[in-house]
Amino acid sequence: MKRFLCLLTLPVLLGAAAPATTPMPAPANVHASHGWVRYLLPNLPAAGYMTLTNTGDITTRLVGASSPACGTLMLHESLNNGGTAMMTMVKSLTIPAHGQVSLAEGGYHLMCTRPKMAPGSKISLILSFSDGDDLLLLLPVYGPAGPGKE
Ligand SMILES: [Cu+2]
Repeated sequence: MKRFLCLLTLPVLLGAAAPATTPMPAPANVHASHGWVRYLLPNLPAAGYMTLTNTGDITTRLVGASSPACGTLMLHESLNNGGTAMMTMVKSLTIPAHGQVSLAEGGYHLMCTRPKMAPGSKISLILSFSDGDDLLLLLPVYGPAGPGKE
């Protein structure tokens, strides 16, 4: 309980000591964690999953993705339409300030249309954001069972 109180008190003290000018909001700053790719077969699309965290004060949007290991890399959303699994294209994905968005099985994912990869390897990909930032990622490739289930 004591520690909890300290955490609450600190920002108040800092706020009191700060000058009266409005601080500049920190720009959007997105990083990815728990990223991986599910590879099935050469003639089937591979899917990319990860958690995107924005530590900045400004909301941003994921607006594009590309990888030399994919044909086209698209942003998709899996939907359950009355018991039928479907996927739709998503134009952009909002990552709120100080927020998190998960690309996970059954939800948002990156769709790698013509995969050139093998399980056990890593692929590079670039995510582009609406504020002009690019994020370069190196994601491990797993087979159908995914990570931690071999
Ligand atoms: Cu898809």
